[in-house]
Amino acid sequence: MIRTLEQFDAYVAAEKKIEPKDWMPDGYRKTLIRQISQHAHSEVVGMLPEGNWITRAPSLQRKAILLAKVQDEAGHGLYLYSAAETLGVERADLIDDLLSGKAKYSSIFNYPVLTWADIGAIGWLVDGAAIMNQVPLCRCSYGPYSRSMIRVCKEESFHQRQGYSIMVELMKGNEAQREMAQDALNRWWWPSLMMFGPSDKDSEHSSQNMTWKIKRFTNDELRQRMVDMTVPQAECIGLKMPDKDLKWNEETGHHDFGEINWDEFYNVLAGNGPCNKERLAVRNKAHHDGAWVREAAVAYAKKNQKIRA
Ligand code: BYC
Repeated sequence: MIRTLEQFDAYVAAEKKIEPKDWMPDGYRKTLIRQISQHAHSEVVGMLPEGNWITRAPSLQRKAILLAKVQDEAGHGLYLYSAAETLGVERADLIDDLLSGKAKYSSIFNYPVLTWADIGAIGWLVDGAAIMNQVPLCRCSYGPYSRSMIRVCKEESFHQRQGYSIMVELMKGNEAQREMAQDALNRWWWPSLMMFGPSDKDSEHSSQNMTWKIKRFTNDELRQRMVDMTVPQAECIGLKMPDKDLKWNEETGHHDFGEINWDEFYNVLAGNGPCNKERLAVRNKAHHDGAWVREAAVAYAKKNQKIRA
């Protein structure tokens, strides 16, 4: 068991996992609680825009697939809240911070989902970005977080494929369907690149979190990987990336791409995105409406305890 800073540093350097009962620096605990709880909130809020489309999915098969995906996101939220709790915080407090607007969740879920093609674009791009970001987190130095990421990533991979498959179908369709797919890409491309966080020069936590092996790659490195992975996928089905500066760079072996609108990103983080208020209002209502379920569960647990006592 780790009891000192020296042992902690040696464990991290040796790629061994830090476990809940180990000694850890306050800053390490704090940044993990921050990141894991934001991640959990993102999964739960992420269910809202897609959940709205379950009744409107165009076939029984698509409905079943979307239903399964949204359920998976709920599961991800649960693993992540559990992982955060191993660091000594109460789930109820974390959820209160989400509901009051104090805690952040991913910027991407503050954009509207206007058409069925948006569900394709979300699976393809948003879950695609999630995989890019989360596969390295399977190697995060904190044991419970890294282990929860393994199952999450397997499920995200199915989510990404179902999204791309929607785009493929639409691009095989008529003119209106192809336009719908292109329009969804135009609206979701830049917000998906923003998911990776501020540029490296403005990222306040990256350097320390890389030293602690929580993060394995910087925000810009992962963003570049996302661009390089996605551009050929778009080309393959006849979609055009909405970026006039996008071009293959023979020298670097990567795509150059245009400047992200950081004002828009920070505006969304400040609570002023197109759907921030709506998402929090819906989440608050769901929490309020579900109070009886939580009360019933507590009453049932107490009753069982009494029977066993
Ligand atoms: N949105 O110093 P930085 C999903 C914040 S779930 C909002 O670079 P860090 C999915 C950042 O928190 C997607 N806030 O921070 C779910 C920090 O603020 P605080 C969620 C953002 O932690 C359902 C400040 O900006 N994934 O994919 O080193 C359906 C400075 O940033 C964002 C995760 O949470 C953003 N986009 O790096 C489908 C993955 N970006 O806390 C899909 C785990 C940055 O100081 N998280 N901020 O107030 C991470 O990997 C890292 O926390 C981040 C940011 C890469 C997001």
